[in-house]
Amino acid sequence: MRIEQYQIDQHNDSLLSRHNNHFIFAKEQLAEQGINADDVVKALADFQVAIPSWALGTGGTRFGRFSGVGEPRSLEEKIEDVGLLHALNRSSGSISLHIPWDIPGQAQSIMDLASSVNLKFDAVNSNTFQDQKDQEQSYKFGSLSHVDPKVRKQAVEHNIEVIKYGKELGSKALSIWLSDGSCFPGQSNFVKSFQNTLESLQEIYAALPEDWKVYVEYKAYEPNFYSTVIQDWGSSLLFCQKLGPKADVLVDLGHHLPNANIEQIVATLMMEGRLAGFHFNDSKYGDDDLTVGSIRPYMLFLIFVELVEGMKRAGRASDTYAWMIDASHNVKDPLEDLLQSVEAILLAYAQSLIVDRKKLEQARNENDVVLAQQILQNAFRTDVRPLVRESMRLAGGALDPIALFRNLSVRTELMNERGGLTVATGL
Ligand code: RM4
Ligand code: MN
Ligand code: MN
Repeated sequence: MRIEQYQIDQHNDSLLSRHNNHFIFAKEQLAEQGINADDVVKALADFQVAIPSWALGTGGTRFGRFSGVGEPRSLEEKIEDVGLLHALNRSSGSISLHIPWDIPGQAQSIMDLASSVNLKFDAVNSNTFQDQKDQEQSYKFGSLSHVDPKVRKQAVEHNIEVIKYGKELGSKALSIWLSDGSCFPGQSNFVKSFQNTLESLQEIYAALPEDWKVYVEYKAYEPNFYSTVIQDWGSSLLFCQKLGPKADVLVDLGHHLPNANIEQIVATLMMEGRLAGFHFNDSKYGDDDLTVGSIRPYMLFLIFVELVEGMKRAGRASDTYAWMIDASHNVKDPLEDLLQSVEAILLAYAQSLIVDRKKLEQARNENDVVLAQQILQNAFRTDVRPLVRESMRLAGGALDPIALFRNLSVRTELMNERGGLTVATGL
């Protein structure tokens, strides 16, 4: 299924006069503070969020999985789904593949299909946290860190193969998330695990093409519950520093211990120039992979305050970082959920762009704690929804993507094309 431009235009026409009123009001409000709303709208249009191929089907939990209908059955159908999202919001212009869940058979035709719906290929992800059929060595006790060199070799070769697939599609980065660790005290030697992992990563690093990066993602726990080899941003940074300039730290919002100050982690990584980008999601307890902004929108905003600050300081544009959603759902339509997530990201970005940074710095220098808090909360409490809508509209997207998704009965259409009992590959 494809969404045609005239369908989007018709939808926008029906909402335009109301939207214009809201936008003009927001613009005037911001002008009073010396902020040009059009600059914010422009920055929003440049902010693209990659969609992971594994978020397009129902995720399930370890207790069960309640399939949706019309889920994508192949890589082609996953590209079709992300194409639909991008047509609606113009902010999801790339897809991130997970190998071997998404092995591109014919690279050229996959690339043609993607470009026909204006998509690029984001980072490719390797998978050494599951055993695959016909695999010689098992990852039950680890992969890149394994005590047995044969297992490490297999895991290294897998990552190099993933780079090969990514190269064919025009990806520019390999994302590594390692589940390696231990479930019980005594099970593994921390230092040897680290060293084995470093050596394995060095081999993968050596296979990176000139213009590629490797993103090293950390996670505090799960599936291992006593120790994880790359457990936090410090370990990840240490690996990256030892590997070299092509390795950067990837922050997944759900991968911290409770109450971690993620915005401070972001500030530190950006200060060191080692932030690769983000896996956005939200959580209440652990790696819950909930819709972005659904639980802790203020934290998301505070993270964006640091991101914007860090980008300015480094003189780097937003498209030089890897922004991706990493979520997977059980109870929502995955496409509606992704539309909500992208919108939440753009809202937080817009709010952080309207923070009065000069005044904030002055308040900090004068130890005016009350004013500093007020400056941030003023921005957070400003309704920036009209700005996000305006940026989508100007780019050719819908003023209300979820409403249009529903009005066009996209899910029913997909079910008619694909059937009711489809199961997306991957998670
Ligand atoms: C992990 C991690 C990785 C993702 C897998 C599916 O928890 O977030 O980024 O590739 O899940
Ligand atoms: Mn992740
Ligand atoms: Mn995760």
